Amino acid sequence: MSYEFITTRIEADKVGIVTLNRPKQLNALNGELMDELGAALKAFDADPKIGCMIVTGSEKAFAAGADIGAMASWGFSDVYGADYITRNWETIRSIRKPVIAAVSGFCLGGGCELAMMCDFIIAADNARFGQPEIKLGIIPGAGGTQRLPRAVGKAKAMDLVLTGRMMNADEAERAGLASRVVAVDKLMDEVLAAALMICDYGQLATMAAKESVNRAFESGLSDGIMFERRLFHALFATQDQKEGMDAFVNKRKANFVNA
Ligand code: DAK
Repeated sequence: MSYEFITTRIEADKVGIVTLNRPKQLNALNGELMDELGAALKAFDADPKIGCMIVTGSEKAFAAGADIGAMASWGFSDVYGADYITRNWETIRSIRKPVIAAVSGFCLGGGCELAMMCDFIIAADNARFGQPEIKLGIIPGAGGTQRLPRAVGKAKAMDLVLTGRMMNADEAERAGLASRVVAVDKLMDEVLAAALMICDYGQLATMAAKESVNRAFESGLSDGIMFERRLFHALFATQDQKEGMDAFVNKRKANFVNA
């Protein structure tokens, strides 16, 4: 499949990588790009060979936000009437296998919201995160006011959303937005190593782990724990649980079969 605004590739036969590719616009996210991103992730998700995905941009920008030029002339009836691109932005939420955001450079507005829709963020040391929508007379509209406080707490989320300032990679890691920070020239090596590690585990377990952690943000504690407990119980019906535990007991490497 060929795309105009992204490129895709598969590493080691098991990691699906999507690279946002509008370099002149710092990967500003337009509707077509989001359609392509959704289609590429869905195709990887459906491919049994693929165990983990990576979304990345360029060294200068993961994405500098939604495309301001495209939005500039729209009125209320356009965005509300068409439910402004909810359709394609929400696709990433339906992806069941793990998705890592490899972020270097600007990660702003819708770009930061896209990174937060991924399962975790590994940041290069040149990454700059922010929700500058307030400077444009709007507020974050793709989950920024909801996911950012869950990631970094109310104080820092309010600070970022109300001032529109950027935070660097170290601050983002300290705040809990990025899981790790690595040198910019090591970013893809580090993210790929994490993805390959995930691919070595059974897909049923990695999907269940993702689903269960995500449930923590959608439910109260008792319901979330019950959800986790039932998935935990269900995994005892899989061959991979037998294989993983037998491998440990017999001091050998597990060979998971995703069943
Ligand atoms: N949109 C369109 N073009 C952009 C862009 C953007 N967000 N960001 C940068 N560009 C373009 C610039 O216009 C410039 O184009 P040319 O002038 O060369 O044609 C080129 O990229 C290079 O940018 P600069 O010359 O400005 O580069 P600098 O290094 O000087 O500055 C910067 C980099 C990232 C600090 C600056 O470009 C900047 O402030 N960009 C805007 C950042 C921003 O405000 N982002 C938030 C956009 S609002 C929703 C989904 C999503 C959203 C809302 C709802 N739903 C599903 C409902 C999201 C909204 C947003 O993200």
